Amino acid sequence: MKRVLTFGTFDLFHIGHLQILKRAKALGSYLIVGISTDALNYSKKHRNPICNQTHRKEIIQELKCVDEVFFEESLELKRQYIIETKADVLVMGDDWKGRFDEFNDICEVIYLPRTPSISTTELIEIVREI
Ligand code: C2G
Repeated sequence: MKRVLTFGTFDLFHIGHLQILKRAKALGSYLIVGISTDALNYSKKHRNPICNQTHRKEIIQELKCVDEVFFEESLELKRQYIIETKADVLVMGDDWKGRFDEFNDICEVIYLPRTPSISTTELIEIVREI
């Protein structure tokens, strides 16, 4: 049984999020998702997510392709999370390409191409203009 781990905020859940989760699951048999907390998101993006962490986690854990979820409190804890979840594979979108190569010593690190033409930021901009 291959355990796959991925991370993300998954704010305003959209097709790009679904596709990366489905492709991540297809690389193994058990998918674990680390959901960025609101505080971590603020530190990364300097704004609060539209949907709070409880709601974002609830949505992700209901997906058919997802087996387990937890809160990602800090970007610095990646190694600990990989060890704790016993992940065989770490999957991230290629906007993070190269950023997690240091974990190649404890798991396989795979970057998947992002789904083009959709992002939470773009959705927010479209809604703002309406
Ligand atoms: N994604 C994608 N295609 C899109 C948009 C997003 O494949 N059009 C992927 C991202 O590459 C990422 C995942 O969906 O792997 C979640 O995206 P975000 O919610 O934007 O995640 P982010 O805030 O970048 O958090 O520790 C890493 C971070 O927590 C990742």
